[in-house]
Amino acid sequence: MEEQIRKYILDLGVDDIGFACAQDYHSPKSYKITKFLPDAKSIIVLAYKVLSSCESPSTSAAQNGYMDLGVFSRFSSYQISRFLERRYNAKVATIAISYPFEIHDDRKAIADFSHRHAAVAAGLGAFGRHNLVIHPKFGTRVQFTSIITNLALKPSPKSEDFCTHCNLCVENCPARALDEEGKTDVMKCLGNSLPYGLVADIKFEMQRLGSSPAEQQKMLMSAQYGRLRQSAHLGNQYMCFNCLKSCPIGLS
Ligand code: B12
Ligand code: SF4
Ligand code: SF4
Repeated sequence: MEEQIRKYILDLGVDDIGFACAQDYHSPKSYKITKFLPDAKSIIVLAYKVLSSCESPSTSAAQNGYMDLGVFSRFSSYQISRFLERRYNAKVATIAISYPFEIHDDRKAIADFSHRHAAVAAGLGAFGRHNLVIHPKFGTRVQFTSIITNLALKPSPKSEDFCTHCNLCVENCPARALDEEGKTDVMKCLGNSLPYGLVADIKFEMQRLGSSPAEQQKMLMSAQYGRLRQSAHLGNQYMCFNCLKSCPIGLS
């Protein structure tokens, strides 16, 4: 069954796939896997190579490459899940590339499920100094989605550790968000990588609330408002790829 599933997924154009046993998934800050599927036995983790457009000097082109990947991941996730349901009578719960996830006052920027921990459990890589998972073939230029299922699948072998501790990711982070080993300073990264995300939106609204009608009109006609609207409409608009693209592993 594992080989049939692997073949189906690779034939769709997904770059790599790993199987993890549900009990090998350990993400202390995420929800228990049974929250997504009470009878969860395995996780199928899908790896997508990030397009070389992440290097483009145009932030729109770089973001668009990411959005292309996001759309393909949604399409694949649905198609694979239907295959598992039809062929094996499986139950599934799919986890998106980033959103949606539950938002609560006490866990605002923590997702329900960790693709990084799932990818490590499924043998698709190991954590690097930048706190991202380095894939054996694609290095850091990889994103993940996961399908939790009640099928009992043989887990893939664990991956090696590829980080050479060259520190290039730390030095190339414009927000200095990686200075402390083993921790990404989320607020520093957010301000730089998602400059038109929710935090910027709240700041804009707070400023607008305290402004005169004439100032408000000016604010609503500004480029900043256009950027915020575009971001809210299209979903997260990542503007920084430095830690991802500066890691040399897998590039040669
Ligand atoms: C929200 C989010 C963000 C937020 C930060 C939120 C946060 N709390 O960390 C912001 C906007 C800052 C962000 C930034 C980035 N993100 Co982001 N993000 C997410 C998202 C949607 C949820 C993260 C989350 O809350 N997970 C739940 C927590 C509990 O689990 P976790 O993410 O694995 O985090 C824990 C572990 O990583 C652990 N940890 C960290 N380092 C190490 C090292 C070791 C050795 C061990 C054992 C554990 C460990 O500590 C963390 C806290 O418990 C995930 C998708 C997802 N659902 O997983 C993508 C995701 C993590 N992001 C990703 C990427 C690529 C990025 C960026 C490069 C931006 C970009 N251009 O894409 C930067 C990288 C920042 C960095 N170097 O850490 C990828 C990572 C792919 C990879 N190869 O590892 C993911 C998995 C998206 C995907 N589907 O592929 N992100
Ligand atoms: S995405 Fe940019 S700001 Fe965030 S940690 Fe990576 S290099 Fe730093
Ligand atoms: S850039 Fe160097 S230190 Fe950073 S994750 Fe890659 S190999 Fe490790």
